[in-house]
Amino acid sequence: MIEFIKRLKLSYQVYNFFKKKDLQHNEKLYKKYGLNKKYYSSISSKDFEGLSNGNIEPNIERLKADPAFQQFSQASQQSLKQFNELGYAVIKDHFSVAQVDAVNNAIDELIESQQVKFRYNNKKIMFAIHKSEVVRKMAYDVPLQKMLHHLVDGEAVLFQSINFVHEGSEQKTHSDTLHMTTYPLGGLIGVWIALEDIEEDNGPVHYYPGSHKLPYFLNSAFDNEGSSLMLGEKKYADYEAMIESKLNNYSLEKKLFTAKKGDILIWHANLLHGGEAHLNKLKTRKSMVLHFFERDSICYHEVTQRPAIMKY
Ligand SMILES: O=C(O)CCC(=O)C(=O)O
Repeated sequence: MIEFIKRLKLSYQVYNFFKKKDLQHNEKLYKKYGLNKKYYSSISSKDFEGLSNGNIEPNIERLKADPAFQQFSQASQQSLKQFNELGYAVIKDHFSVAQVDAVNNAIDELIESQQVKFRYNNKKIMFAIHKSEVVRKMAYDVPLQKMLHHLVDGEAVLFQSINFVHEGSEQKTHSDTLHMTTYPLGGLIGVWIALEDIEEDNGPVHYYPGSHKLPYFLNSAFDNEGSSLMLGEKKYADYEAMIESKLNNYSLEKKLFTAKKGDILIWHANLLHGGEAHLNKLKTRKSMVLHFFERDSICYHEVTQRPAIMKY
């Protein structure tokens, strides 16, 4: 019965109905794209079939012309310039040890005072940005956010933070666009910050350079579109298996992001990535992921077909 309710689109629409303040901005966008939808309606990539507005492309020329670009090291500038080709950028040494220590202390305090809980297999602290000014300050780092604006060719708005402490996600290879989807596609960007040194044995992130140029594999790629009343019935494991089989068709190199405390990895909405196994459980795996949506895109969640709750 619970499974049935979870697949019933009406359950989500009732929830959405009470979130008017956070969803009503979509009605203007639905109108712009000729979609006959209310703020509380379900939405998925199927609704955009036949529309051809193109995808969002990183605006590297605007990025290079921004004075904030000069604040980054030569190596980071080089990496940012290659974002379009490779689908990721590495910014070494961005945050100082003092800045990172302040965030780690803030997270410890939030845990101790039970203001946050570990969720999703006890691995993730969600939305610490809403609980701590120190965490928020890191997430809204000005030069970084300026770069993100250009990489989504618009205005990058912070949607969520995820903090890891004891373990990484150990999540199989995926594209964030399945979880946080946009129309036009490409209006999402991921930022991963090392809050301590991360080596091969404490669950580094892995990624496939260039994989962002593959098609966006959404519900239709694993037969999960569902019907007008129900969500698709496939499991997340079916999505992971589909991605694995797609990867077998392409000869893409797999890279690990072993990082020093304060380093950053930025990834494109469609870059295939995941978390390696955390082999040495004596080590922690302190890190923070930030996901930003492009402000003028329709932002939603493909699997649950829910519009994203945006706190503008
Ligand atoms: O930190 C990790 O293990 C991976 C996180 C990730 O894949 C994500 O947030 O999309």
